[in-house]
Amino acid sequence: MLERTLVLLKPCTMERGLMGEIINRYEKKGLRIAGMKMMQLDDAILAEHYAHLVEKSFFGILRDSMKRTPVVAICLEGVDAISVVRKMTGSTNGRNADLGTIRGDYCMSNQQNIVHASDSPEAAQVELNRFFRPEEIFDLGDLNMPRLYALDEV
Ligand code: IDP
Ligand code: MG
Repeated sequence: MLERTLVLLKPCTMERGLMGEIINRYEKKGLRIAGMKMMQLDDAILAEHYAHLVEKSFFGILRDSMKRTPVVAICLEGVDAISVVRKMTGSTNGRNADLGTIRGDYCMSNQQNIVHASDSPEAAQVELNRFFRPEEIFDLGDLNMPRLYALDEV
């Protein structure tokens, strides 16, 4: 099924000059970019986005690290995009993440781990609504679809 998912390029990615390189990986994979913008996050949106972690001892450090620079919010689109993007992301701790994944290839940290990616269809819908207004996500029509997929895949 054609899906949309949310990726955030975290401040560590901007600081290390890796934004283009990470975006390039999604493009080369064949995911379509249906929305993209820079945003300065604040405490309110981070408390919502990381609601499952607010009680953790590291939450304050995580929240502050997500405010150091703007983030880049990206809406990626493709068949099974949510699971494909999670697979490309790799496990949370960059030291354990498989080589070939973004976290496995670009970071050494459990927290400064390059990207956020939605982890389920439910999360993708909520998170896209959190970071994008409807008019900021574009209908790309059949752009590149005949080259990315066989006729019976979409
Ligand atoms: P995920 O990003 O792989 O989905 P989550 O458990 O949803 O992982 O955690 C969200 C983010 O919170 C992680 O990407 C990471 O930046 C941070 N985080 C998660 N667990 C830890 C931890 O044990 N120590 C420090 N930071 C953590
Ligand atoms: Mg998560």
